[in-house]
Amino acid sequence: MAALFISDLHIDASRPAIIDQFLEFLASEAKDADALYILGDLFETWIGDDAADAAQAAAIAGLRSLASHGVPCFVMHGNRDFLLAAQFCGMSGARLLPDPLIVTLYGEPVLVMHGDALCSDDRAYQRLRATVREPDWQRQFLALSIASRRALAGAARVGSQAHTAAVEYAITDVKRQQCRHGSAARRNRHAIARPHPSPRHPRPAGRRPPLHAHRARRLVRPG
Ligand SMILES: [Mn+2]
Repeated sequence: MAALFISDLHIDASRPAIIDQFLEFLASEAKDADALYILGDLFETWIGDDAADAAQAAAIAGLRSLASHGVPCFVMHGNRDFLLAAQFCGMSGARLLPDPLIVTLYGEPVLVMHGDALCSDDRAYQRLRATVREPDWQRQFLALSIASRRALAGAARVGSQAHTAAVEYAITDVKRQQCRHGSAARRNRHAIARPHPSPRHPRPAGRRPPLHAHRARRLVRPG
């Protein structure tokens, strides 16, 4: 028995193989888990709980089936699916987690987070992150038609790719200092379970993790 962590599946209708793999995982390995933690970006885009497409609905049905099987499912917002909300929870049976959060697993405190908040040198991204998490901004966005929201999300995606291509990797990476502060603030006692250091920008293979914590253990999913 184990608690399973996954993240950044970026489920999208254009990549059916990922949906199949996810459904297969939910119906097999995940069924024996003590809990399933999805640490952000389950979906490539999420423009509101009222606008799930067929691919997203299939993933939600899979989650619901796992949750009804008795496996607690937890979902954290990512930088792409930050609009997941109560209706999604109702449909999937999953519970939303705040980011960051310390959970106690098998007697050990574990810090879980999506990781994009640590890209603190990428000021443009952090400004955008703060804006789109404001309740007023979200209310206004969700009041638009699904077609308008889809169009805006598409434009934002293109803008994000252009931004990532234009700024240096070092800027968009997780800030070393942030990792230190994060662990120091919690007296370096906590393991850090994160999908990978910068979910928006996978770290090149073999690069050394930036965490210099004495008693923290950092779990990094290969980019
Ligand atoms: Mn992400």
